Amino acid sequence: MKKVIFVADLHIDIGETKRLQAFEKFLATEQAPIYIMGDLFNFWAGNAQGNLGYVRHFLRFLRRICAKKQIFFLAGNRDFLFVPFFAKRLKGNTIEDGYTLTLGKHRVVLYHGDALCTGDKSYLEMKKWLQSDLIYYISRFMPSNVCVKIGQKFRQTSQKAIRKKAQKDMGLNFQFILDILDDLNQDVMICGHTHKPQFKVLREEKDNDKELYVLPECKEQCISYLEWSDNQFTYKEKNYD
Ligand SMILES: [Mn+2]
Repeated sequence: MKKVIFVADLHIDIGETKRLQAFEKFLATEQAPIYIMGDLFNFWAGNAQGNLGYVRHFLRFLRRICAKKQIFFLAGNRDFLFVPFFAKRLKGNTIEDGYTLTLGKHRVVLYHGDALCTGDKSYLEMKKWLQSDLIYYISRFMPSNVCVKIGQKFRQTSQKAIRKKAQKDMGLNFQFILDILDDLNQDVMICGHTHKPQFKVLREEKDNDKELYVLPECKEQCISYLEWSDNQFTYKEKNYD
């Protein structure tokens, strides 16, 4: 492998077709394997959402591109219900938090990032319930208008909750990340979710330092991502406006 791309947090919302088109162009032109690491959609409440106009074209495109290229999808906290859709309907590759890969001298672990913000106890409790087999089952049969309503409601409540929570509770737990790297015997953690691109050496070592790369969010028609090439990681962006 010569080049690999990591991208997350596009947060596509209803009617936001411009960023979706930008991402289409990005996926079409990049030849490297692409890891979409969660929160591609601002919410995904069920299979029927795939029938809505703003995504229908994109999903058809994604299905075609998944057959030709190496595209991987890791669930975000807002679009985890998209995983079964991506696997079954689009025949794409899905991966989970804790997925590991080796890139040259780097041994890498991927997480969306919500599970690394360990201070947010109430959210992590709710996540267990939300990401249960029952919810996955129900989401297959939910009509599209209900999907949209649930998505909007869910967003309002989570935004209110975020405003209430102290900022320090919301952040990444660096010690927890180090423990994961040690447990899995890897040296680089890549995650998204917090929307602030960040590179951090978590612990210096003789051979490979333990490092963290946080992915930027994608805004407007700009696709911001992390690229691995020439045996190193670089933050890049491509503008499509
Ligand atoms: Mn997220």
